[in-house]
Amino acid sequence: MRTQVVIVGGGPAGLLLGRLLERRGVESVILERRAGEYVLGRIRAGILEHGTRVLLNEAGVGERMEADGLPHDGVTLCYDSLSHRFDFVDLVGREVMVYGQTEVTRDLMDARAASGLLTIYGAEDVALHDLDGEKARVTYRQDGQEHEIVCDFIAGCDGFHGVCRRSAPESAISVFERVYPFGWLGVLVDQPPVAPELIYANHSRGFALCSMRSRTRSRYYIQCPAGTDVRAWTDDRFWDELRRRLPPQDADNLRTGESLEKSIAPLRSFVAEPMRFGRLFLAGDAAHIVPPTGAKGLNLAVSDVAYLAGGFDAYYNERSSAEIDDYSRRALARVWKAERFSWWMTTMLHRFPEAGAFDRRIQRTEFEYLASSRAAAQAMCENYTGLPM
Ligand code: RFL
Ligand code: PHB
Repeated sequence: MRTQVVIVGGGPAGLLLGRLLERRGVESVILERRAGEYVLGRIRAGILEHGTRVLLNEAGVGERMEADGLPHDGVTLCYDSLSHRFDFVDLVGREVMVYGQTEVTRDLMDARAASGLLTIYGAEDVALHDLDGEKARVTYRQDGQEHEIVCDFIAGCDGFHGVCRRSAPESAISVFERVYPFGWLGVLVDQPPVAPELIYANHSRGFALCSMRSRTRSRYYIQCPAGTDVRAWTDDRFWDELRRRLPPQDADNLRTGESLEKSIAPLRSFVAEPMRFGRLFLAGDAAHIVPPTGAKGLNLAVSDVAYLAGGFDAYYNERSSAEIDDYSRRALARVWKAERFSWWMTTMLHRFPEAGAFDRRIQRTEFEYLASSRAAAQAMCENYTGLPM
């Protein structure tokens, strides 16, 4: 088989890239290791930046998001007994959209199927060849059969544990990483959210986050030590711990129930540079990871593929390589700003085991400054709702 761009990974980055290329008349084949249902079963991001919403609409996949998503024009941060609401609309004139990654993925899968474009699910042992050649090749196995695709370019959209980043020569890649000494234990439940907007709380027992997927489905997280076993956390234990970390009035309003999903995500900051090796371009979690505190991971995957699709458009439709040659620099400039913001939010809102009295005073002062300075609040909201793409 031959195509213009092979996209490895059928998560949000790969599917959106496929959609943006389709709109520009560029051919693609997506290779996904898992089954489609498995990809849809992963409960991940919940918050779309303003620019992500605009881009999904431009790509013609925003109809259900506009109908079912919940626009939020503010967020509340708490530190011990202090609490402050930040009004995005007043401070920076835009909002965010609450619409789950599962739904974004489903909308993109449906659009691709409706266009009759090829996604190969269950693609095993994907391997990349000739990244420096005239043409690149991708081999894989499906149902015991070996296959090969010859292409101009490969888009590595296969997430943090994928094969693409590891296919670049080790000497060509620089890695920047911070691993945090805690993770997030998350629960999904069919109960109305405790409050109409998100609440991020830094409590002496650890961080807690109240989020949602709809008016009847809630998503809650609590900080837990790295290495925690999810089996040690019954639903009752989770609800008791969450209640203790929330402001009293919210704790009283919490509606609990049987968890639909419960999992632990480790927290990590990670960047691999550059994001291009010959004919291979990395995008999304394949190139970088942010801790979820700033809600930036999915949004960064979206800005990467927006830049990449623009580059392929110029290459095929205007015969110009200038944009793909500038892809890594341009994407990394935005990635590092989101890394900074996610690290800062994580540092301000979590309890670090090694922190002493001085560190905690600084953390509290950071919160008090944010709650009392319009300029500081604007900087936070500018980042949270999304820097320009
Ligand atoms: P994905 O979603 O990991 O998709 C990669 C796909 O590649 C496939 N794959 C392979 N396919 C073929 N061959 C191989 N060798 C392959 N290896 C892997 C995988 O099966 C998969 O389908 O990466 P992508 O597309 O870059 O998307 C990134 C986002 O998923 C991620 O950044 C976000 O979920 C992060 N994130 C959040 N981001 C936000 O913008 N807002 C949020 O509110 C938010 N909350 C979160 C989050 C991530 C979380 N976890 C669990 C890590 C909350 C959590 C708890
Ligand atoms: C979520 O709803 O899953 C979510 C929301 C905000 C975050 C992270 C995750 O910062």
